[in-house]
Amino acid sequence: MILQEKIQAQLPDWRERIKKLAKEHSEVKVAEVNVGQIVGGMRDIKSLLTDISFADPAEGIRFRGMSIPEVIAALPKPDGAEMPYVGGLYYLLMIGEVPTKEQAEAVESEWIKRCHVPQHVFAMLRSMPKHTHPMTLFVLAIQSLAPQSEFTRRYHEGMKKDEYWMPALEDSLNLTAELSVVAAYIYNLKYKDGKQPEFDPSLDYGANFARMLGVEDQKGYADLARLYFILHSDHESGNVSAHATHLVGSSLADIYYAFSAGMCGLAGPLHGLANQECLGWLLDVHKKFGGVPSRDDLYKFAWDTLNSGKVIPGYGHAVLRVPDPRFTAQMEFAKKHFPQDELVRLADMVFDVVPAVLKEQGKAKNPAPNVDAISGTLQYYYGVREFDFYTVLFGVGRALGVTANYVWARALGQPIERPKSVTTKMLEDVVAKATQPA
Ligand code: CMX
Repeated sequence: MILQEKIQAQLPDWRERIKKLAKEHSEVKVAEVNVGQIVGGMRDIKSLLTDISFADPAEGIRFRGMSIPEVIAALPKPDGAEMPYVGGLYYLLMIGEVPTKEQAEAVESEWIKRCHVPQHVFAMLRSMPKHTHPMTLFVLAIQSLAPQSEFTRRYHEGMKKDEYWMPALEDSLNLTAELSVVAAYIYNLKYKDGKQPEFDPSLDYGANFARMLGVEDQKGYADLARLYFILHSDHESGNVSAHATHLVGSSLADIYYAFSAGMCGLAGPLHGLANQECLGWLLDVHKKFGGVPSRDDLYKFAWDTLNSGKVIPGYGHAVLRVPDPRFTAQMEFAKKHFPQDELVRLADMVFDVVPAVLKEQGKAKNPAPNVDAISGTLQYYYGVREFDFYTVLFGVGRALGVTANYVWARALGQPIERPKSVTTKMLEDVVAKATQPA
C-alpha cells in the first residue's frame, strides 16, 4: 500500500534525527515558561513535536511547509473539479510530498476499498433518542467502530514497538474512509428521512460526500466539501481536538479511542462550535435589518454585541495575528461562485467593519477573522442549514490531520505524555522570590 511503502522508506532517517536530538542534545533549552502561561492555559508553551503542520502567527497554517494557496494550487484535482482530491491532501500530510495524480488517486482507492461501515454502527445510531446531538452520535459511532482495530488486535498479540505504526496506519485509513459515510448517515437520520444515497465507488471523497448528503448542487458542493475538509484538517498539535487525540494516543489507546477523545473536545463552544455561532450572529444581523444593513448600522450592532458582554464570533485567534488564510480561501470560493448571495455580502461587510470595532475596543490581540467567520455561510448557501451538524463536518476534516499525527507519533516512538503540575503556593513562592528587592 502506497502510504505504508513511503513512510517505511522515510523512517530510518526520521528515527535517526529524533534519536540524535534526544540522546545528544536533550539538555539544550528551547524556551522558558512564565507564570502567565501556566495560569493562562499553557498558551504558547513550546512543548509539542509535529512535522505535519505549523501555525505561523504571521502567516497562518502551513501543511508540511506549504501555505493554503500553495496546497490548493499544487495538489492534483479530479477531472473537471476546481478543488483538489482530499486523498492528495492526506498523502501530503502523511508523506510530506506533493503527490502525483496517480498517488492521490491511490489514496482515494484505499478509502473506497475500506469504506464498509458495519451494520451495528447504523443500528446503534438509529437506537439513540431523536434529540441526541449529532456530535454525540458522531463520537458514539467512532467508538462503535473500535472492535475493528488492527492496532489493538496486534498489540495483544505482542507486536514489536517499531511496528506500531503499521496497524495505526491501517486503522487510520479505515477510520477516515468510514467517517464520511457515518457523518452523512447522521445527517440523513437526524434531519432527513433517514435514507442515504448509496456510496458510489467511481467518485472521489468530496463527490461521494456531496452525493450521500443529498444536496441539490452536487458538483458545487463536492468542491466545497473538498475545500472544507482540506482547510479543517490540521492546525498544528496544540489545539484541543489535535492535542486530545495525541494525548490519548500516547497511552497506546487505538485511534478510535484517541480520535473520539479529540471529537469530544471539538464539541466545545470555544473550539468547533464557533462556526455555528458565527453564522447565527450573521443571521441575527440579517433578520434585524431585513437584509444587508448599512455600514453604520452594522458598526452599531457590533458594538451592541460587545457592550452586552459577548464576543463577536468568527473574529480573534489564540495564535494567529493576521486574517486566517482558511477564511480567505473560503471567501474567495464564495465570491467566485455566488457573489450576490446576501449572507456572503454581509460576511464581506463584517470583514470590513468588525476588525475596526475590535481595534477600537482594544482587547482582542487579533481583530481579524478566523476560519469560522465564513465556513457556515458556505454550507448554508448549499442548503446544509442544520447548524448542529457543522461541528461534525469539521470533525470529518480534522480526522485527516490528527490521524497523520497519530501514525507518525507511533512511528517515531513518541512516549506517553506527562507534563508536571505545580501548586498555587509554589507559584506564589516563585513570584515572591523573583520580585524580592535585591
Ligand atoms: N470579540 C470580542 N472580544 C474578543 C474577541 C472577539 N471576537 N476575541 C478576543 N476577545 C477578547 C477576549 O475575550 C479577551 O477578553 P478578556 O481579557 O476580557 O478575557 C481579550 O479579547 C483577549 O483575548 P485574546 O488573547 O485576543 O484571545 P484568546 O486567545 O483569549 O481567545 C478566541 C481566542 C478565538 C477564543 C477569541 O478570540 C474568541 O472568543 N473569538 C470569538 C469566538 C471564535 O471565533 N472562536 C473560533 C476560534 C477558531 C479556532 O479555534 O480555530
